[in-house]
Amino acid sequence: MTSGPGGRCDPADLENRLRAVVGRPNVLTDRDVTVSYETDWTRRFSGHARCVVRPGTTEEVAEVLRACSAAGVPVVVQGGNTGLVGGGVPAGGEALLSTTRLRALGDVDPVAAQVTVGAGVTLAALQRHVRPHGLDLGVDLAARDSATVGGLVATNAGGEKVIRHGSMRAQVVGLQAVLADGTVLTRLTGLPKDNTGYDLVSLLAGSEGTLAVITAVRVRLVPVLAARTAALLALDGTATALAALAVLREQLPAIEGAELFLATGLDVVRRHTGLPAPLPGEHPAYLLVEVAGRTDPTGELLVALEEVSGLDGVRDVVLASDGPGRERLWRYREAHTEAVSAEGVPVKLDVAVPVGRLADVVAVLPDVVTAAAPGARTVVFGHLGEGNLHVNVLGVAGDPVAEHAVEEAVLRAVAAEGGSISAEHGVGRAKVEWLSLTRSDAEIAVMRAVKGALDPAGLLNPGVLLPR
Ligand code: 2HG
Ligand code: ZN
Repeated sequence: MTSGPGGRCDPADLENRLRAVVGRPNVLTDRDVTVSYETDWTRRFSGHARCVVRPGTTEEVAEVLRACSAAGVPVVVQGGNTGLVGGGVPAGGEALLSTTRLRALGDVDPVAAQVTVGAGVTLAALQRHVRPHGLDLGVDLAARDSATVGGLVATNAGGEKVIRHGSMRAQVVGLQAVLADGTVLTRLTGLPKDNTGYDLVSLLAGSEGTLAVITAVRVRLVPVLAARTAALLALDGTATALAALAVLREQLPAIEGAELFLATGLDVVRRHTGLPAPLPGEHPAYLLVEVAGRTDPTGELLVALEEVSGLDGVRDVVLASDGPGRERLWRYREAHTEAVSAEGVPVKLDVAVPVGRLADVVAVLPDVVTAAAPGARTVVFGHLGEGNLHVNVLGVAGDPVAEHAVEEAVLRAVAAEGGSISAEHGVGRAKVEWLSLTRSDAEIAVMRAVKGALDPAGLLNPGVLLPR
C-alpha cells in the first residue's frame, strides 16, 4: 500500500490492502461473482461495487474499515441481502462489506436467557442453535433462511411476532460494532439493568449501517412455546379483521401473530403455489392468528372465536394445531412476497398506519395507486397488530416516472393519516426522499449530527437513510 500524509492511502491499492487483511479469496472483484451481491432481493435496486470484502472477525472488520477510510472509499454493508429498500446494495463504486462470514455461535446462557452470535448468523441458524435449550428468539420472519441477525438489528426488523415480543431492537441486549475509523465498540455483557448514559445499542439498532458495522449481537431469548394453534378467519373486510383482533387481543394474552391478507393477495399466492382455497368460497379479507403456550391453547382460542363469530362480517374460520396444518395456513400469508415477485418486479412500500385509520387506508390504497399510475396492480397484506401494511405495486417497476408517482402518492397518503413511511423494512435508498414526511426537520438535524459524530467522513452507507 502507498500511504500519503495523514495515513491516506492510494485508493488504487485498496484491494491489495484488503487481501492482506482478509485473505485473497475474501476480496471479490470478478463481476461474475460480485453480481449476486449487487442486486437486491426484489431486483429493483442494483449498483456496481468496486469489490466485495468478506471479513471473518471483528478485528478484520476494523482493519477493513481503517483501510477504506484511509483510501476515502465508501462502504456499503450487507448481511443476507434480504432487505427490501435497497439499503444493502451499492449505489456505485463502494466497497461492499459482507458480514456473512461472521458466523460465531456463542454458548446459550440459560439463566440469563441470552446468547451472543456473530452478525452473519442467519435467523434460522440462530433458531436451530437455541431451540434445543428450550429457548427461542422473539422475532421471526419469512426470510429466516437468509436474513442475518446483524441485518435484522441494523434494520430493526419486525416480522410475525411483534404483537407479543416487539421488534428486533427489543430483543437486543448488547452488541459489538465497528465505527468507520476502525474503533471497536463492545457492549456484550447483556445486563438487563444498566443506566449508564446514552443507549448506544438501541441507537445502532435501526441505523441501517450508517453509523457502524455491527459484528456481533447479544439477544434476549424467550421460552419455546411448542403448544400452538393457528386460526384463519374469512371476513367481509379489513374493518371486521380489526374488530376481530380487538376481541382476540383482549381474550388471549398468548396471541403471537395477527396477519392480514386480502382476496387480491390470495389470488396471487394461489396462482404461484397452486394451493387450494383455504376456506370454501371467496372472501374479501383474511385474518391469520396464532396463539402459543406451554399447554394446548386451542380451548381458549375456541372460546375467543365463539365471541368473534358473533361479529358482523365474520364468515368462516379454520383451525390447525398440528405442525403441518399450521404451516399450511401460514403458507398463504408467508408466500405473498415470493408470489408477488413471481408476477413482476414490485414497488414495495412498507408502511404503518394508526389502527383506527387502517380500514379506510386499505380501502383507498388501490385507487391512490391507480390515480398515480393507471393500470398498476396493488397487493396489500401485513401485520395487523401493528397497523403495518405491505403495499406491493406491480406493473410500474422499470418506469421511473410511474414508480416515483406511486411512491409519492402512497407515502403521502400514509403520512396524511398520521402513519409512518417505514414500519419494519427501513428507509434504505428507496424512501430517503420522503423521510421528511414523517420525521421533522429538528429530528433529521439531530440524526445528521449523530451521523456526523460517528462517521464524520460519511463513508458508511452513503445515500441510505439520510438524504446526501
Ligand atoms: C413480510 O411481512 C415481509 O412478509 C415482506 O416483511 C413484505 O414482501 C413484502 O412486502
Ligand atoms: Zn413484514
